Amino acid sequence: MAAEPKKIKLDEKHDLKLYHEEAVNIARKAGNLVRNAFYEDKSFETKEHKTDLVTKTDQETETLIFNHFKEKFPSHSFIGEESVAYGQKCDLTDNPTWIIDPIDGTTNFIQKFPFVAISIALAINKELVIGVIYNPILDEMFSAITGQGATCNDASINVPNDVTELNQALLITETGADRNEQRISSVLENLRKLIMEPHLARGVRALGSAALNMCYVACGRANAYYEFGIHCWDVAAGIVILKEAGGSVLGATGEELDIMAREVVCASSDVLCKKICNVITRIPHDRD
Ligand code: LIP
Repeated sequence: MAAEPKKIKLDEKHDLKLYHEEAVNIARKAGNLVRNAFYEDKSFETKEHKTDLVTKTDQETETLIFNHFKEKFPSHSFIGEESVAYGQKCDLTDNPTWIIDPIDGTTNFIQKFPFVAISIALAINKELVIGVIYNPILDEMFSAITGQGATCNDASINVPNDVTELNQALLITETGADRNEQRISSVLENLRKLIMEPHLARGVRALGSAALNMCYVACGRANAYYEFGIHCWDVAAGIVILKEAGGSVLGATGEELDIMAREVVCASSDVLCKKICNVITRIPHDRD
């Protein structure tokens, strides 16, 4: 069931339907770029960590999306994964801000593993109001406008409402690109607690795209996803889609999620989400 319409004070000048339409249009165009390059062998560079990869298609896709929004909405601001990697400030202000991951799942993209997505969110007054996540390889378009429900390829999606126990839940999590020994010990310790008795999660997957992980929880293919070390562009669009599908998104200790805090815990129900928060231990990261 869709979340209660959120009471966001929006200026009348903000036409969410138009913003959403433009986000879907450019996600499809960006999808063509990503799909055309998908089956080619690709060269890549590394970013902050040795397993944090980037290709020229990531950069081209981000430029395509930025240019589209700059032309349509010149007064809006932008946060994009690749621009931040190349030195731009990751600054979320009250101004309408498009938060973009041009290819979420770059390692998958390089490997030709068909779990990649273009992720586009819009925040106004720091509130997320639009989420669009497109997997161009499987041709699945997930999207939501706050207060108006979530869809996949135009069909309404809702979380299942009967999964409240970890032993009923298919979990998704990821190791992340930072392989610092102490950090990875904590990642594995969290996982160990969730999959062992008494919690005994039904199964664990690591699919390599935070954005799609959240969409899969939103449509019931999985029941929960958590990760430490993600960035705002990995989760911004997914937050809108998952909440609109009736799911729950929290910070690691069960508080309201701060999208700059580099962590996310989400689930198909609030009860399950809080149970996960009670089991895992926060792994601290520098803020975005
Ligand atoms: C990736 C995430 C993934 C996470 C990786 C990385 P990218 O995004 O979606 O869940 O584990 O560390 O951040 O870099 O492919 O856009």
